[in-house]
Parts: sequence; structure tokens; C-alpha cells
Amino acid sequence: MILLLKVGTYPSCFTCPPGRIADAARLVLRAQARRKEKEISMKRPVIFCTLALLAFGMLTLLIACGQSQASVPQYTPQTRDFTMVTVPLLVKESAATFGFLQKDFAKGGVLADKEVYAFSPDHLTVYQGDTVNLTIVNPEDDDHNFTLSDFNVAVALPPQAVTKVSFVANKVGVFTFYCNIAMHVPFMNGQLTVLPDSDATS
Ligand SMILES: [Cu+2]
Repeated sequence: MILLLKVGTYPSCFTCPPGRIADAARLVLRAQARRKEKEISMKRPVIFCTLALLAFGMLTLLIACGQSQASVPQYTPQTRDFTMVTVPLLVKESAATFGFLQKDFAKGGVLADKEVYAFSPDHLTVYQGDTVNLTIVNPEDDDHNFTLSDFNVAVALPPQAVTKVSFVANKVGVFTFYCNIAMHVPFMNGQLTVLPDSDATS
């Protein structure tokens, strides 16, 4: 009895003509296609907005870069003139005034085989690209020299004479200049500071 009822529930499945089945299949496919179209049409504005935002971001970045490059003024290198002098600070002659130097200059003393001289001024500051003109006065009766190895500068400073030297400060940094006469090392030195040219315009 139960079997008969079940079979009786689906009599039409076995009696549908093939044309109707094809129509039903077409309807299902069409419905699926419509659903896909709907999904795509719903996603389209999101994709468009994302692309628009990306394009806007890139454009803003390009404009900002262009403006920052355009707004940085270029530094025009200058000519910097300095006058320096060599100065005796604690030398053998000073012992007549400062008695303690007798012991300092003696063998085993803190200034044995040394004398203390200086450049004045001993700090120079320029910008990268500047031409540095130095006029160095040596008023003493001792020989000195001005050595700035980083810029290939090495000039003798004869006694009681004025010596001129020029170079281009073409690299940034802090560089030491000195007199390399053994008796004057390590006391007779100074520093040249070369600032980046961008510092001059900021
Ligand atoms: Cu010297």
C-alpha cells in the first residue's frame, strides 16, 4: 500500500515529454546566468571605486613629488676667504716665563720633544661646493705647514711669511687640518666643517 502511494506521487516524471524537460533546463540556466550578471553588476561599483582611489592616490603622489622638487632652491657656491695665523702657545722660549715648562720639556716630561702651537682660528665652516681661500700668516721664526689630506692640500708655511692656498670643498664632513712637523704633532691642528649645500637653502 505504501509502495503504491509513493509511486503514485511522481507519475508525471515518467510522463513528461522531452521538450518540457529541455525548456525547464533552459529556464534553470537562464536563472543562473541572471544571478551571475546580478553579482557582477553589484561588484562593479566597488571595483570602479577602488581603481579610482588608486589613480587619485598616485596622481596626488606625483604632484607632491613634482612640487617638492620644484620648490627646493639651488645653492650657488660661494667664495669663502679666511685669514689664519700660527700661534706659539707653550714653546721652549716660554720656559723663561713659566718655570714649570723646564720640567715639562725635559726628558720624560709631558712635553718632551714637543712644542705647542695652534692655528687661529682653528675651526672653519663652509658649504659644499664653496671655494675656500686661505691666507695663512706665520709670524714666528719656526717652520710650519698646513696639511689637509682630504682635499689634497699640503703647503709649507715658512717663517715670517704669508702663504695663500685655495681649494674647493667638494665633499661633506668634518676634516682635520694640521701641521705635520713631528715636534708640533698632535697639538697644532684644527677642523674644517663642510655642510651639505641643502643646509644653505633650507
Ligand atoms: Cu707647525
